[in-house]
Parts: sequence; C-alpha cells; structure tokens
Amino acid sequence: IKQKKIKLNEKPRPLEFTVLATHNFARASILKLPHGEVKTPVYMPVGTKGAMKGVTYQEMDDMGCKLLLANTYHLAYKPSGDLLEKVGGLHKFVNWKHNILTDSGGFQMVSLSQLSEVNEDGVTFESPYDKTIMHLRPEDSIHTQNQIGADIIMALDDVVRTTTVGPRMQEASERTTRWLDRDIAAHKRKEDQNLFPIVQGGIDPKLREQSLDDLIQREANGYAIGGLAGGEDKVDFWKTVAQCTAKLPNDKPRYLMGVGYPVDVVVCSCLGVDMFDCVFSTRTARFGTAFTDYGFLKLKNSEIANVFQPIQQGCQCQACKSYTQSYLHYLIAKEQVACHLISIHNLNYLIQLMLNLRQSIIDGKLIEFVNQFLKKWYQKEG
Ligand code: PRF
Ligand code: ZN
Repeated sequence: IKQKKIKLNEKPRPLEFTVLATHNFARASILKLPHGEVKTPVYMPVGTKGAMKGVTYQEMDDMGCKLLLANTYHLAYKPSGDLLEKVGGLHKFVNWKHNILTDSGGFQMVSLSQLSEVNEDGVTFESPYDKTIMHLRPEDSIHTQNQIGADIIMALDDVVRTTTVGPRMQEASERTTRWLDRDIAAHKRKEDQNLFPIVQGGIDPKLREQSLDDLIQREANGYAIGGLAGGEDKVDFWKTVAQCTAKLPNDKPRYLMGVGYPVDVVVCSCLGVDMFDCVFSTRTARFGTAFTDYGFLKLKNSEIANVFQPIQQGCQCQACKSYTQSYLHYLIAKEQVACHLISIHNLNYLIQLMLNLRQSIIDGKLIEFVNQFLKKWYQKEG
C-alpha cells in the first residue's frame, strides 16, 4: 500500500484544500481559510473598493457567499492601507465575517493603462481622481495587502493585454516570476494570509509552460491563472486554461482570474478550475440584463412590459421572490433600485450555478448537469 509521507514539524498553513469528488479534471472541494470554509468550485463576487456596486455585504451573506474579492490598488488609494491597518483590517472595516481575497493591483496596469507606467522596479499610476502618483512595487502591493489582511493575497504580476505578442509578453511573464520572489520576501503574515502566484504567458504555450514550472517550484498554497479573458479566441482561452490546470498541483486550489460568464465557468470548472471572479454579473445587471437558465434576459426590451413572471422561475433571490419582469422593466427607467435587484439576482444565479455544478460532481452526475445546462442556455425558452 502506498502511503503519503507525513512531514513532521510541517508549519501549519492558513489554508486546507480537501478534494471530495472528481469527474475527469473537475473537482468538488472544500477550501478552508482563516475565516471559514468555502465550497468549490466557487464564484467570488467583486467588491473592488471594499463595497459591492449596489449590493450590501449583508445581502451577500444572505446569499451564502463565503469569499469576496477586493482590490489593493483601489483600497491603497482610499481608504489607504494605513487606515485599514489601524482599524484591524478590511474584515473589520466593512463588517464582513467570511473570507476576503485581494487582487494585487497588477490588473490595473491594463485597465488603467493610459495612467500607468511599468519598469523592473514596479508600476507607477497617476490617479484618475486627483492626479496623485502611486508607486506600486511588489513590496508595496504585499505591504498593503498585509495591512488589508485578506485571507488570500495575490502576487503583483506584470500584466499586458492577452493579445500582446513578441518580446513584451515574454518580458512580462518572466518579470512576474522575478516579482514573485520579491513578493515572497516582503510577505510578513505567512501564518494567516495565503499568497497566490499568478501564472502568466498569454496564449503562448512555451511561455505558459515556463511560467508554470517557475511558479510551481515556489510551492505556494494555491495558484491563479492570469492574463486571460482579454479578447483572445475561445479555443486559445480553453487550451491555455487546460494547459495550466493539467500542470498545477492537484492538491491546491486553482483560481482563474476575471472569468465569470456562465458558460465559461461551467466549461472551466470541467477543466479543473476551482475559483472564479468577474465584475460581469453586476456590470451587466446595471445595464438591465439578467442571467437565466435560457441565457441573457434584456429587461429593458419593450415586450417585457407584458411578462408577469419572475426573471427565473424557482429562483429564491429577493428580486424573483417579490417582483415580476414587467415591474422590473418599469423600474429600470425610474429607480436605482432596479439595478440593485438585478445585481442580486445575477450574483445569486452564479452562486447557485456553482453549487449545483458542485453537487453534480459529488453525485457523479456532471455529464447530465452540463448537458442540461448547455441545452437550456443555447435554446430559447419554449
Ligand atoms: N492579473 C491580476 N488580476 C487579474 C488578471 C490578471 O492577469 C485578470 C485576467 N485578465 C483579471 N484580473 N492581478
Ligand atoms: Zn432571481
């Protein structure tokens, strides 16, 4: 009988990852973090600036959310790392008792590319609000993330557009590894904060392979797959995700950054991803679009005025339990609260989608689940 060697004197880790069931690459697991257990695969709602757009943290709690995302760049600007440290961290500041993950600020190099400049030392941002300058070196990002106190913190990566080719992509990918070593050296709270490295390399298999090798050597508690969902072809996207999940250690969580389109989270869960985040669900809600089993529902469309049913039959969210599509259609033009209700529905939809997918892995019914999901998603309700 093969037995796993137990290393004595192994330091306790602020993360335990237990795989309960698998189907090919897909896994149903429990991720135990300092602020409680998270069932994976999981979708993490994004509260960039320490607040959700249009949804309270209490409402996220009511939906069963156990892991939220926030962003270091925005929090460093306001309310600032120093203030958050003074109040005892972001959990206390926003009164959230479950887990938090902070992104490092790396992604803002792309999203705020007009206002940022990068070199080997780090990134410099000019604030879009008041033109102040912020230097974000790996050491600064980690220091601020230590002050914020999230359960999972992200390495500062050199992020370029996914469709970048040539030497700049290679430089970014290799620099991400060099920065990781500075992140690791700067990280002061290894006992209660997990630092996840981010695999880069665009859609170039060779660069990805190198990035994977380099990062896996550093033996982190979990890994993220970055640099995707940036306008590349779907086939390249899926192939790259598959390349990463095939190589990343089986006993550690894998987080695919910036992906939250329902079909993508289903496909990528099947490829072995455990964690997702994306602003898409709430952003699209603010434009009046709701997620349903039958695809997207544009509540602004005039014919919705005559639909006296909830967004989704059987959905247990606040919006669906109380209101018809017709009323929401009428509200959109008048009141902010419409966006609030649709956001709640979309977040609840993704949280439930992940829970159902997870249960199907546990029950050995993933194939049936995916068949049903795709059949409905690509078929108009009849
Ligand atoms: N790096 C970081 N955050 C991210 C990404 C990344 O590559 C993505 C993928 N486009 C989303 N968010 N640090
Ligand atoms: Zn609903």
